[in-house]
Amino acid sequence: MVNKHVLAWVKEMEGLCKPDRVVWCDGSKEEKERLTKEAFKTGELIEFNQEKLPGCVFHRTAENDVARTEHLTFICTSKKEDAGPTNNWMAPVDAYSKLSGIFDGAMRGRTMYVVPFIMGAPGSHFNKIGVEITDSIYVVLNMRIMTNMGDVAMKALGNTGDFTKCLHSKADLDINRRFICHFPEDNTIWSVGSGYGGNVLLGKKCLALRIASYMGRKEGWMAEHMTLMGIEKPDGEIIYVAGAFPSACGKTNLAMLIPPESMKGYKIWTLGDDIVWLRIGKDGRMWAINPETGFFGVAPGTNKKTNGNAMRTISKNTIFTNVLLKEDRTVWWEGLEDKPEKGIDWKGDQWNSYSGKPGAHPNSRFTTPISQCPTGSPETNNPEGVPISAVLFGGRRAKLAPLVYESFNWQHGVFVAATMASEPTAAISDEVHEIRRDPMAMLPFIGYNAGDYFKHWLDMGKKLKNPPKIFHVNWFRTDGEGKFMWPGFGENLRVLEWIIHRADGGDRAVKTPIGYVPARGVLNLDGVNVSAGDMEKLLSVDPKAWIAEAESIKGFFDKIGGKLPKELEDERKALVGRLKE
Ligand code: SAT
Ligand code: MN
Repeated sequence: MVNKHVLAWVKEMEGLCKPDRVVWCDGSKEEKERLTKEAFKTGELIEFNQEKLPGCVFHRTAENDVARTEHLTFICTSKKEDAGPTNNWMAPVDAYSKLSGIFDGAMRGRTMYVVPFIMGAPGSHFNKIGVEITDSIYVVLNMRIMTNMGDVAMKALGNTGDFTKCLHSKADLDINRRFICHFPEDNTIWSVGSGYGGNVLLGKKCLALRIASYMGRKEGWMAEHMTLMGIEKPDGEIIYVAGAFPSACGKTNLAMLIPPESMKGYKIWTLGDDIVWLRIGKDGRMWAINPETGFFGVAPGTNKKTNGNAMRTISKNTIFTNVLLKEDRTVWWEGLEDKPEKGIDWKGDQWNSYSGKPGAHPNSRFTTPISQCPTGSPETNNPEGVPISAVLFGGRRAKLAPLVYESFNWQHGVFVAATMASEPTAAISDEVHEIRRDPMAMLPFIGYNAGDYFKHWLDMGKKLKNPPKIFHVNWFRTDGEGKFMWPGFGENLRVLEWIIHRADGGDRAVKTPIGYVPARGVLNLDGVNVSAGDMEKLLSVDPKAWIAEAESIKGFFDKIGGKLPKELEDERKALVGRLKE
């Protein structure tokens, strides 16, 4: 007995896309094995050495289809103003008509898969349900790792029509006919012409961030681009922390952090590395879940030293995308141990280590179940989520921003988060060092007007009796020679230790014009090699540079325009006032 709302919609999309056959996915193991075998036959997937990498498969995307395409991503609301200044906009009628032309007959000769899925744990009041239609087995198998997929979702949906309609077709993978369109007013997503992760795993950025942020504003909750972790202190208490960082700034590494030798007694519990949904609990605190069940992480740079937990997580049942295939049919990417002499690169060409060409694409990825993570938290599937004590915001900033500072209160924290900035990551460009404002690390994911989004953040703060404290961190400060002054990775726990101490009402801080920083000498630096001079620089605030920053923020606020909440401009002026004192 299939839900009649789903059935009617699937029929309609079948009429549009004209597949040869329709397959309803149940999420079973047999289904996974059947689809995997089929994909081996067509070359959509390649099998790895099953002795060394059990259950692991490999996929190559088209060469022009290796990352999210923000310029082809649209928010389609009836009024342009509702999409706001940070989004591309198309009128819904125009978008439907344009994309219908591309979807029309796009699945001829192909199978159309119907993939029901839950974002969130079954039975949780945080949940949202989606149904993705796709012509890609790669998408089905990724969705199977990233979400609770199949019969479990149909059961959760019951007889209601309360699901996000997600339509995807690779079509002809022509970049000129590639569009990722969101229709928040219709709870619908249409994605065509791509086969890359963030563009096609529609539960992820499209539903769980863009559509969910729009829903959250209406329903009084928030969808954010955050990592989620528990920090167990030596006394056994676990403090939960969420952290927003732009893509490829170390969210996955932070969530799986391994404490340094000298900080025995601490333990990190991993709940998520990319998306967090936040609701206000009955106790007036903020409660969080990670709506995903897998990690879609950046491969390059991941190794035993930078992220030993990720390496163990991906040792089986993992889908690798755009990596290098070694001669023994295992996997390699830049930054991984045991660099091979030759192999087949991410494009499918012969590669050798002297060629100077990358073996794996800089944005190559692994898709892997959270349940395999050695530090996976037992709370991951708790339908109530976990209570959040601190929220971290951070980008890559070679200069200016100290290692860590704490906002004065919620409103000031929203200002800090709304004005955060980051240098483009290596995956985008090596040369450009210009910073880009990336409010809450959500610039490409706010599904509505950014001014309204800031207002929603302020409003949520008013409703929280016990709001989490808001911090800004910057692991990426460099010295005069361009060398990182802070060692990062596991050593970041030293900063987290101060953060949870502050979140618990502790002292050990000094006030500066931009917020509280750790008092000199209180960060635990036992067993780490940072000079006193560097430490001083890492915690210092340069008023002249910050006044210039406040000027640059003014320019950003002007771009947000009339919907910018007055409170944020007030905060900017107050900052300038404190700096001039
Ligand atoms: O490229 S994805 O959107 O799938 C992942 C990311 O950027 O976080
Ligand atoms: Mn992300």
